[in-house]
Amino acid sequence: MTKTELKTEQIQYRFPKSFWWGSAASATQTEGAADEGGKGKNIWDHWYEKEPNRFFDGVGPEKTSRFYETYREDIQLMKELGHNTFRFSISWSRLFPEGNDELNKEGASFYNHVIDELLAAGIEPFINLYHFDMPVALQEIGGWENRKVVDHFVSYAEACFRLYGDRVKKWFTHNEPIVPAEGGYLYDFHYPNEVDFQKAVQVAYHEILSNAKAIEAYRKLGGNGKIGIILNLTPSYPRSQHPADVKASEIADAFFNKSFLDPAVKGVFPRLLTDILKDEGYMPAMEQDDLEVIKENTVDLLGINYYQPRRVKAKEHLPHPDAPFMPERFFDDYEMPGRKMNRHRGWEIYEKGIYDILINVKNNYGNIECFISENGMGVEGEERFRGEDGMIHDDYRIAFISEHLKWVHKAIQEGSNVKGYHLWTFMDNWSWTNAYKNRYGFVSVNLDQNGERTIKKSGYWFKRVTENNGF
Ligand code: BGP
Repeated sequence: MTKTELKTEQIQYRFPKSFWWGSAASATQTEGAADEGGKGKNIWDHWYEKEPNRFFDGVGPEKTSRFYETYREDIQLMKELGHNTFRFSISWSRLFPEGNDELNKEGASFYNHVIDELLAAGIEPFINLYHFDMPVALQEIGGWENRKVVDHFVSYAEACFRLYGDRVKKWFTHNEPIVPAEGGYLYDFHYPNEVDFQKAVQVAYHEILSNAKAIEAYRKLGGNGKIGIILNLTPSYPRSQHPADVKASEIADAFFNKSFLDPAVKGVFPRLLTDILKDEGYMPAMEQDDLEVIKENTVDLLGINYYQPRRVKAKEHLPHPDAPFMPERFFDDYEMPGRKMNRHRGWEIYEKGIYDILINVKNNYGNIECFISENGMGVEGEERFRGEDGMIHDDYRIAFISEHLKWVHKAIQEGSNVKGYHLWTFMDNWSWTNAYKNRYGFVSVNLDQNGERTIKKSGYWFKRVTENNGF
């Protein structure tokens, strides 16, 4: 299709001027070169060495999608797909292999090249500082459990602001900070695989504190861009309006959404959550000025990752008295009959959830500037959709994205301050313990052909959406 033909395409959903169209990725999931260029080990390298069986098909993080080598070509592909923005993360252990103040110059120069290449392609870089990848040296002293790691994080953040702040104007302290807490200390899907509610609370608290302190540092350094956080918000829908179901959903919401959203945007913790922590004896260790620091240093910009809703009901059975304390002490998960599922990932698809989040942010969080920083669909075995034209015909992904975008569009009509939409993810990448099981990209990555890239149908579709600023 030529550009003139595109003009005649009917646009039903037009987005505001300068809407951010793009995608998101993270260092460990894309860069590869885990042992090269002076990078230190992070917890993924370490965990994979210890327990390769925990990773789908035994595939580890050492190579992933080779972005470390192929970033130039990959950025050209982003340009081809019409990206005007792209979010990636810096690997802490590539910049500071030991987690201390010793900078790895080769790592620093890699990110300089990536930033320059993006800017040259007309793509604004959004940089995230922490995406699940604690340097091993810092995990050895307890990772986020240890308050010293907060100070290390702030030094690392300052170094990034100094190195790249001249060109980078959108910063994010964390991606989904609840995940290292729940994955590493409750539900056994991240290293160090502990089940310890008190530690999970401490980890979460330190992440929140580190967010505020990094924001404080950014402003002290005179940062003239915006700094925010990226949260995975999962609206908590009650099974019914029965007061016990509603209460269950409010508690789930306090644990999984408000826990980070409130301190990040409003500078305070939600009362419902702190009351539970106090009553149950799980308050974190805090220092005197912490709450003031958190109060004073809230985000400018909120990234929202949305994949699935959470449905809950009142508890039906009491947990065994000796079972570890879990948030699920207050609610049960509810499987709504007839829910639409992405069975590959085991996640419900509920498009309206994205709208509910945006309206919640509008009504209850001062309509803070925000954007959809991740949304996407992981599908196993996409090769079977490859046509004779060599392209993967991922019509299900086009449907997934457009159905979500319709709700984003509606939220905009109703006054939401949402500024963009980023797909997870640009090209198929390494999904943590799921490795390359589920594919999410606009671009496919053929692991048998040294990571060869081919644009999927959704990639071409997205290109038209960006050109038309709508669909
Ligand atoms: C988000 C993470 C991403 C990404 C995505 C898809 O939670 O920020 O890193 O992985 O989810 O999930 P998964 O890879 O587990 O299928």
